[in-house]
Amino acid sequence: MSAEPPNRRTHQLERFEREFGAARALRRVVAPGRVNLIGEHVDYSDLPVLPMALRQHASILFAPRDDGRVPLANVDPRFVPREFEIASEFEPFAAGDWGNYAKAAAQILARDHGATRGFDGVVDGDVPTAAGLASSAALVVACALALCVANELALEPLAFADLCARGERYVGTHGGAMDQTVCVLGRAGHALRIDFAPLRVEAVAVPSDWRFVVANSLVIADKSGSARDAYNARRASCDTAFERVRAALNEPDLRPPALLARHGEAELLEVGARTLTPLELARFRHALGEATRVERAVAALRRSARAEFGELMNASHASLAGDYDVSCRELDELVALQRRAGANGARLTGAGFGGCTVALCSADRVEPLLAALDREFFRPRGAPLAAFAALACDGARVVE
Ligand code: NG1
Repeated sequence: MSAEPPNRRTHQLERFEREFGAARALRRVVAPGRVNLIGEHVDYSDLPVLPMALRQHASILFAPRDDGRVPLANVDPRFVPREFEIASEFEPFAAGDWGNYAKAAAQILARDHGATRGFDGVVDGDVPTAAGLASSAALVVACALALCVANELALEPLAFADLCARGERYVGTHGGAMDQTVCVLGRAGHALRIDFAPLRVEAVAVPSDWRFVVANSLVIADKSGSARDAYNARRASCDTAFERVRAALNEPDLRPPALLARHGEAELLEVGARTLTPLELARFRHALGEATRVERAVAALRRSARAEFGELMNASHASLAGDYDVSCRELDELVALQRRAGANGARLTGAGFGGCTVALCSADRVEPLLAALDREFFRPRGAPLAAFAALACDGARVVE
């Protein structure tokens, strides 16, 4: 699902190698995108999630510099070259500019670790953008990793993931830490259960005959643009809802996971019904239900209970479409189509407002499922098949 023909890409990379490779050592970092299997719009409430890192990734070929300049090219012509100087405080480029993800990494590393050295780099990658597959986190993590190499910083992986999550908020989205954590700590063949505050991960093996099929609705979920306010508004409603329920229960210090463990979903909903507006209550209901579904999904994954996992995905989608109001017609159509074509379950993945769905099926159902998607969704729109079976891969690394 990459926009870029290989010849232009190769040409750009070769030019970079000619320009910088003769005199300086070239290095390369890669950072994967992710697909979230279940646990949507809950990471910012510190409730658990279950994503896996993808084979699709962002990569940067780069030559460390002795000064603080960061001149960046991109093999994708939609992203024009950008250049800036590392600093612990700087103005962003215009809203939505891809260079802001590099600035996000640079600012947090300058602030927290005194990074002063930049790099000449060329960015490549095949994570579909604005599709709910965390292309932005892949870019932030790749830039941060390149800056760590240039500044000889060795950060512990969880601390590095947390730093990248805090760094990405520079672009104006008040997100959680799911994307950057799985991007850094993903493990081949495994999904990652992530818990927050404090950040911790547990890899859970994906049974060898399970497949997660990702399909792009072709509706742009532009979180640096219009979807940003809608996303931030969802988060604000959840923050308020937890705050009010905490106050009503006289539990001012309990974070949502502890609140849920101590009082249970039914009691929290009952208190919510008395203290929240109808809209806040709907958002709250989604968050509580989704947290419970993640616990059940992790247990189902461990037991290889595919039908049960699929049911939980279906329930997640219903809640995201209803109480959370982040689906759209195309996403609803895709999940219905995938269930008809033999998936055990399907849901939107990522923030929603467009972007991708993820469906679970057995290995032998992948081809019929992709064929049905092509025939019933993509061809009628005159679009090439934009769907693939996801492969759980390792997290970000320095490869050269
Ligand atoms: P997407 O839309 O896939 O980038 C966003 C957030 C996540 C999480 C999901 C919804 C960022 C960088 N990512 O993911 O933290 O809240 O939405 O579950 O803000």
